[in-house]
Amino acid sequence: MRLPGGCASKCVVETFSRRIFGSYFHVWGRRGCNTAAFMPEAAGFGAVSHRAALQEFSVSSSGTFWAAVAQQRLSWISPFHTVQDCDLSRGKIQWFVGGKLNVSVNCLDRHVHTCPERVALIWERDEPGSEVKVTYRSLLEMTCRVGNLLRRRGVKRGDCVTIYMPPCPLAVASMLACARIGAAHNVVFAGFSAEALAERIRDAQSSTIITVNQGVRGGKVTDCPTVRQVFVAMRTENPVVMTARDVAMEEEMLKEDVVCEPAAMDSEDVLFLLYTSGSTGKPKGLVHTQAGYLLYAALTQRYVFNYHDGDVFGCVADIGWITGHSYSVYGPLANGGTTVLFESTPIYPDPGRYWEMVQRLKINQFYGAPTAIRLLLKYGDQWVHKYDRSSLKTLGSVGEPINTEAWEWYHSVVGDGRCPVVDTWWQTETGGICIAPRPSDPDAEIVPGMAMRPFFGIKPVLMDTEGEVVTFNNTTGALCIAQPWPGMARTIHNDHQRYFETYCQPYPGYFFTGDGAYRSKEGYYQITGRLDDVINVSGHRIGTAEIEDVVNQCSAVAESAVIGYSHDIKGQGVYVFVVLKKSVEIQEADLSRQLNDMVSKKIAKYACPDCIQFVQRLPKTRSGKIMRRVLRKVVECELNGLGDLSTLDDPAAVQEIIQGHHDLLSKQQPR
Ligand code: 6R9
Repeated sequence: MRLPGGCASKCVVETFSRRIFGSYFHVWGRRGCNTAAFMPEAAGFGAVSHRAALQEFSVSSSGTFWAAVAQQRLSWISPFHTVQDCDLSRGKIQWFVGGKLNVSVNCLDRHVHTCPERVALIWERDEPGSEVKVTYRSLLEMTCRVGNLLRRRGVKRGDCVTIYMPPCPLAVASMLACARIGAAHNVVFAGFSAEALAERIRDAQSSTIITVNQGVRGGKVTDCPTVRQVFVAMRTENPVVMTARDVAMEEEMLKEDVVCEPAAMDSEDVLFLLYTSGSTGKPKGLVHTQAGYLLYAALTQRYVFNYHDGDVFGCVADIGWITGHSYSVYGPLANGGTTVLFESTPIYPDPGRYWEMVQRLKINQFYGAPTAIRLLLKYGDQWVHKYDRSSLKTLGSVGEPINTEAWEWYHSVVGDGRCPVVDTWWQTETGGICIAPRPSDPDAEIVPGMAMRPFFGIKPVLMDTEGEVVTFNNTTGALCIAQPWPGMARTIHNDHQRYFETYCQPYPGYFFTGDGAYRSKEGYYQITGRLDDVINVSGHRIGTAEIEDVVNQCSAVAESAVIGYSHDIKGQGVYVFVVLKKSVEIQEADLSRQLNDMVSKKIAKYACPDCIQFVQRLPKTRSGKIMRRVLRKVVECELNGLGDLSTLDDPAAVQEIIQGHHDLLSKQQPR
């Protein structure tokens, strides 16, 4: 196994069990901290005496580490024979090869055997105080009914089912039902527009859709020739027009048995696709597989948040994002935990919603996004103080950088200065958290706004502009991960070449994250932001090219350029430069409205422009490439940092844009 370059590594299961139990009682860490009590598998790892040493071991002996954890924490139908068979330089990733398991059995059946009446899900519905609790027993029954229904209606192993639902128990049961019968799921965020949904259904070649009656249907999947049937669940009592291919879901579920034979899946069979934005116009369907993904989600949920049996885990992300997949559904359920499904918003009915919920549900770990924290901070401390938050033990942040002010407020006001705040860095591609302040020694320092420490099995590296690994500290670089880990996405659906080119080719032998990072003199990591044309609006990824594609479809528009700019609530806002076609006569305000409608209709509301500037021309290189760097500098008002303009085709274009931006600022502050 060659580790540093992350190259070819093949590691066959060792005589692990002999080693693990041999030294169980000999592993004591600093200050009397028992590493084996912290992680029982560590007993088999030899002289691993404290938590930092455990992290080092997990990287230097990743085969041994992951074999032990996989054997211990997953229920296998048949064991794997090879821990990993990976070659990052070729984009080949396989974990736990030869093993067979069923993800829904791991998330449900095994907990039903030990604690059937434990609450698996708390559905925090939009209407406050109307939560619904679902036990492991009833979630298994619901899952089996959906599994049987899908099977009866012809869904087979290997098919892909698209789920277009807000967070609710039936959405989770649908995901797990797919896993049970060996179908892949493709959850599409319910805030995506009909066209965005249609594009994802087509790309995934889904013939079966599961959705809810209200707000999200009504002929919305009409231009999807692959669609054969749509299961419609009733979120509200409002009737919808059902067509011949629509199936009333709850009615049909009642006809099904509550026992459903789980399929024996290979570790590397597909568990789900999840679409995310890249730097080109077309969203990519990242593919996650069964065993490695589940194990990684479970282990990170347990250790980053210090989750223990009996805790209530409150991740408020929507299930349509990877955070909802890993930390509302798979991680907590694999650990037999109690997890909250949050259907509402942070300010409904008022800005005390989160903390009222924390008090009512006695949430122990709260996991949310910086954009919401920044918003709530503005409403003032009284909304937090009003509620009892003594149940809270750990606070988490995800999706975008958390600025120091928001971090401090989260820590001191929400957490009363008692709870560690974990800023967790990861991506749809990584499957689970890769860098976070915990796990580490309980009293290890946490630096505000820094993700800090790599998780078990993660070896981050920074690359310089020459593509070389930077070995010193107190420096920035392109963030890569030097060796494979079980949670990583295996491919892009139907486009392995794009996977290879995006993640593996830029730095051969390494996984390229697309983010930049700073490594402090102590060796802690801080994410500085994307290095590509992806922007992050309220924690949601969107490619600038995706928005440009839509804007350019407007008949009055000749061309456009979209950039992200700092926005004090959303993190980044969307700024659009538009060049109109000659001879177009239209009021700018009308056109702005039209463009907003188009983006909202073709992508989603969150992608709508915050600011539109009409210009005569865009700054371009002589070869015709738009110089976004210049546009970004103008919008951030860093006119001294415009950089080298020598390759510009027409320098006057920049002056005009500066002037236009200035005029716009004096007219309207970009929201
Ligand atoms: C989990 C998730 C991934 C991108 C990622 C990065 C940004 C996520 C962050 C963070 C700074 C953090 N990001 N967590 N930036 N600090 N703690 O958000 O997945 O939707 O795929 O977005 O989000 O830029 O590359 P995803």
